Amino acid sequence: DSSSAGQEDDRERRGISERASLDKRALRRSFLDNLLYVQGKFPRLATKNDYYLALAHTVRDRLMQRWISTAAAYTTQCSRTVCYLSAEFLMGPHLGNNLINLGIYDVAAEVVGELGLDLEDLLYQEEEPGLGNGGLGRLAACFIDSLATLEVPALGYGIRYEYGIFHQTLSDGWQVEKTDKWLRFGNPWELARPEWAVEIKFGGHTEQYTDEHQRLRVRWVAARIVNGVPYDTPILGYHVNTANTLRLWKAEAPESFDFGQFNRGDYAGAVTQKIVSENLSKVLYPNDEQEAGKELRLQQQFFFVSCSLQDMLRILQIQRIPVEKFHEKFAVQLNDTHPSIGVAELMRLLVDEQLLAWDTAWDITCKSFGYTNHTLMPEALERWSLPLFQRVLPRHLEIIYEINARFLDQVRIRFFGDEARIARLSLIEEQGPRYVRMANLACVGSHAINGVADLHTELLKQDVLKDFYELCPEKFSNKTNGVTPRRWIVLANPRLTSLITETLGDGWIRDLDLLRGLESHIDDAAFVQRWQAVKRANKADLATHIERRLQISIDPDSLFDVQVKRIHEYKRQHLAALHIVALYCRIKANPNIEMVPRTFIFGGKAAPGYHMAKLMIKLITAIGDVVNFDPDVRGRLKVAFLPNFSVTNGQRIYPAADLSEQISTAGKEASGTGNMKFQMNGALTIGTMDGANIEIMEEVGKENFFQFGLLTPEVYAWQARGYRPQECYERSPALREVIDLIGSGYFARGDSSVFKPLIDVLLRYDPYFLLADFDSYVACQDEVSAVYKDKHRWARMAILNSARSGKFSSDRTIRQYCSEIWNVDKVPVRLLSQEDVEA
Ligand code: BZD
Repeated sequence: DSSSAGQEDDRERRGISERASLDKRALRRSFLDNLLYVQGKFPRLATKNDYYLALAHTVRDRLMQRWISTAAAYTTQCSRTVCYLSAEFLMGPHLGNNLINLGIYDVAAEVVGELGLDLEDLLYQEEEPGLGNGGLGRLAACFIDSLATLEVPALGYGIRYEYGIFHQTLSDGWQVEKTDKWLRFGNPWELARPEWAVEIKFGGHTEQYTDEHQRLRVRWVAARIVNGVPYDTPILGYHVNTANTLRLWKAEAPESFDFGQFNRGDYAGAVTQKIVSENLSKVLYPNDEQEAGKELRLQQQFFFVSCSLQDMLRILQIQRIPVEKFHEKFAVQLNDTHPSIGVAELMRLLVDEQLLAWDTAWDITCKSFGYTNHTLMPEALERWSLPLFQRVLPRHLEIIYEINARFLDQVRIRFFGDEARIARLSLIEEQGPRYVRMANLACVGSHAINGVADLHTELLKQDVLKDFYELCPEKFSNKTNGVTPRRWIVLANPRLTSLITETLGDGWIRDLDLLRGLESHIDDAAFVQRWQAVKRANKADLATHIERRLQISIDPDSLFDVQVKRIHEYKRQHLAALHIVALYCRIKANPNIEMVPRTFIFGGKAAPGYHMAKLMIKLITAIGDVVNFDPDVRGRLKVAFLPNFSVTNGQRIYPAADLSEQISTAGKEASGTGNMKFQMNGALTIGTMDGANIEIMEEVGKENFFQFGLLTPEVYAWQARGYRPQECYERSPALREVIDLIGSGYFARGDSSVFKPLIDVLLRYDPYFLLADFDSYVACQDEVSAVYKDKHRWARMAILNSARSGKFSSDRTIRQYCSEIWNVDKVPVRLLSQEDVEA
């Protein structure tokens, strides 16, 4: 009956609250203990960083039991495991995420609050591990979060760069790079595992010999050996016991000194050797989408891939699984071609070291690897000049020749006499200087090849990887990207999280499709009002942050128009800049013109050697320096370039955006993932029909999306016809005025030379069709402003965007990889007790 049920409820509630207060007391105790025993500080002398580290250790202690339990479950069950090979993992700060996933964020906030501290303050003490450039590295981070949350056995393998992506500052509007010494104050989240170090060979030559069975074999006599030492970080799933491992490799010299050299008196030479070895994992290359062909980069790639594959063989051995079953135990995913040398390295390990027959080894290799492509930009496709490759990896070159010979034999039979096709499919580029083509190696050595959005996969099939598609169409599939709602909603946007959870319960955090439930609240005035209040408060927070950082005042009621991403001509930040100048020209022509006030917020890093990208940053800041202070503007336009866009800064920015700028030239952006973070947080998108924008529009409906610009086939047609940007310039008076104003030096104190290179490219070549899309973009932005005037309509559209963002959870993406490529199942983890662990 109801009264006893009520009593039970009551008891249960009391039980929960007792447990909670116990949790809280225990948390407080270990926090203060860690301050004393780990940091060696009394509260009175402790710095904020001491408190951060004490809290980090408190959380880490709570991760350990789950980590051990997970390892035990995987070992006893010999479960099939995903190995995600990625040169980049752009994790972002760990503390907040771990508090969320452990379910103790609020309690931790209370504990530190009672000690007179602010949890957010402590969270900001953490130096984020910026071990990635952008989307590709961040995708790897979202994927390992989802794998753990879905309780799938997985290892992330990568490089423990000592210096991550550079820290960006601005000086007179120009980007200046500072080194990222993220390990300066130590890293409480990792554990070194020197007992599992492996040896990595470089250079030298190969020799043939006959083994005891009179079989001809090859041995690689290396010129140099480097040690790889694994550093493990636990990756906890959301509200589960699963804690997977991110295993990053650090390069070390095998001996601290070369004693031969040392005894010969060449002390400096011996130390130099050590430095050369350790340089391998010293620094992340900051170039995205531009292949530089640097020797150290190839060495880095081989280093972490060989470390990881050897580690997998070690795991097979301790689990007593025969090496012939490598592919049954491991699903190895190549995050772009950066780890694709793994195809040749696994062949070498299996054939030269494990002594398997070539055909057996090849079968295992192809069944193990999957390859994800992330780009359509031809200049981003990795190739290594043959002499360089030969110098660094002589044995692998032989293996690649053998793979190629066998592969091309098959192609010749299928496509008799089609020499052009054979030349295109070859792993070696032969016209002009010779190169090893890494995408071809990845395609040949994998059983599955995927793109990261519908359009991207279609373009791979029709264009970039057409020949491989025609050869093996069954290998190809699409896996549209996603992002983790734990970091990008729950952690980044606590106000929205509370509103959604109060409305729908908290199931949406693990099943983002449940956000659809918000649609039925669209006519609930109170709900809409709360929604607006959340956005307003997030905007006020960001405004305060910008005012502090940039000394410009920001109106939280203005439309926050945001573009944050790496700076690239194809991403067209300069198209947004042209639009700002167009609005400015309207004001100058008619100072009393009515205009929806806008704050343009930009953020993003330029590759240090990419001059045009650096000039794009300078253009934006220069426009800001004029527009922000021109009295005629009367605060209607503000332009803020936030330096050092990062995961940490992203967490402040996405929740405060009204408008998400996704304006790449159609057919250029593989997917985009920032677009999804904005959508989840209730921003509307202005975008081209590119990458995942198309799928976002499909989900939210045309009427809730601001679409503009040429479509991919139109871009191709213009290219084929011969595009003359000058004609667009002559046809559009608004465009002419904007280009002429920038060209005149108006935004450079009259110096017309500053932006000349940028303007010249636009008028002469405009390879990314800014001028072709300009009028369409400006018209679409006018529509945005018109809609924004109707605050209620805007809010409804924003709610629908959030409500329909379920598809873009990385949980959905990972489920598809698991069932369609990896063939792995979840392995729930039972928490071991203290006694279990000790037994
Ligand atoms: O990968 C990006 C694409 O440009 C995005 O469209 C896509 O959404 C994401 C995730 O799939 N690519 C990168 O971020 N690439 C790099 O960062 C990179 C890094 C090193 C070398 C080459 C490219």
